[in-house]
Amino acid sequence: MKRVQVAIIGAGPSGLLLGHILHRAGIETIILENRSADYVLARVRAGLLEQGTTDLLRETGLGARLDREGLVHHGLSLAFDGELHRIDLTASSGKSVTIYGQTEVTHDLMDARAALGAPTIYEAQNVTPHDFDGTSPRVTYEKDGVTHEIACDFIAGCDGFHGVSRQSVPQAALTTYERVYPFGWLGILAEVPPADHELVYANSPRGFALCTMRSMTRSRYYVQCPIGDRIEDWSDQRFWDELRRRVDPQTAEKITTGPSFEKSIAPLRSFVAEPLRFGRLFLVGDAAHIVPPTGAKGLNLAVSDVRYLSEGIIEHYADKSAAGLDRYSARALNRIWKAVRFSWWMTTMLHRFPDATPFDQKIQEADLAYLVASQAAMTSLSENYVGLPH
Ligand code: FAS
Ligand code: PHB
Repeated sequence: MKRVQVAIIGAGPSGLLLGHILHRAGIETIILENRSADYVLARVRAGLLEQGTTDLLRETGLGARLDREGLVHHGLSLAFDGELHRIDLTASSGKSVTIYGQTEVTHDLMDARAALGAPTIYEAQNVTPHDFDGTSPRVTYEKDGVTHEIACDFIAGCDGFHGVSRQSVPQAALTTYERVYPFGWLGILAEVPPADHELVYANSPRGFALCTMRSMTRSRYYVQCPIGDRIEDWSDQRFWDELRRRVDPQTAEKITTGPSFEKSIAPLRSFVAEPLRFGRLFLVGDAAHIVPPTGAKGLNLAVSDVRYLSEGIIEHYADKSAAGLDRYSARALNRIWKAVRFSWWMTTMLHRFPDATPFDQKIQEADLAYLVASQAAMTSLSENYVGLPH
């Protein structure tokens, strides 16, 4: 039976970054991923990195391409009632955010792991954690019809919302909190210049829209869509027309249209599982929590989980101390819930809810009007958006 110190389930950003940091600390890991590397890279997801995330990537030797290709942003704009209101994130918080797609982060992490010669098993089937409530946890998986078993000291469940790790925990040991939103996000990618040099979040009677980007030649746009909508319901023309109707006229004029080369619909939910530790098994990233992308927190929360868990694991081996691991769940959940709150607040303020009463609508309008007229309110949004301290 092969043995490693830490077995990681999932080769998304959580698993790859955890493996990267632990390997740099001399801790032996293996990552077991049930999809192919191409499949993982083909998923278009997050685009915006908090300063805490880019700082950690640089600290761990992953800053070169990020610094060459990342777009540093110091502000964002809110569009409502036909007006555009800029919020100066850096003036309010002293920090900035960076546009650098999750695909690029994953690419850099994969390349770094390959360079270190650390093992990642792609297309591993039936990955299953065992005996994590004891002192000899192990993970089994099948590859090319052969069943393998890995003995380890710890298992990191980095396998996302639908992964096996959280499902392997006895339900009685788990408490979950969830809110499912009555709409989704339809997102497209197009090789056209972005409408603005910063992000524009729009609240309109027709629904939410977001103008973002991957570079100055590649744009990413989202519109809120009904839960039951399918991609085939949305031609490019319908998407561009709807997007223009939802943003302010000034932004609408600056939108360059073109054929989309990626189109996807994501459901929106807030979800948190507690606690995040079950003996020698730890939940990390989307395996532990999901946020609506309105606050651009999903990937960034995964990064702070990884920072906390890696510190605990390194302390276990280097200082023979269990303190960091004992504290992982409470420490991570403290930051998770603040990001879940912010993501819920941004989603509630910017989307049209089918069941909203006229009173609800007036409160939403007052929320927006107060926000853009109050430096204190804009500072609060800014410090959450750029990322609360790790
Ligand atoms: P991931 O889900 O990325 O990775 C988990 C990995 O585990 C996957 O590669 C999966 O194949 C693998 N896996 C699953 N089950 C397994 C099993 N049984 N055995 C082995 N491997 C298994 N965040 C933002 O900040 N902004 C956004 O705009 C944004 N948009 C999103 C759009 C969509 C459609 C989704 C689903 C998420 C989006 N997110 C966004 C959130 C997203 O970026 C996540 O926060 C981020 O991918 C979290 O990374 P991981 O925790 O690594 O989980
Ligand atoms: C993105 O660029 O994909 C993005 C940016 C900010 C968000 C959500 C998505 O809030």
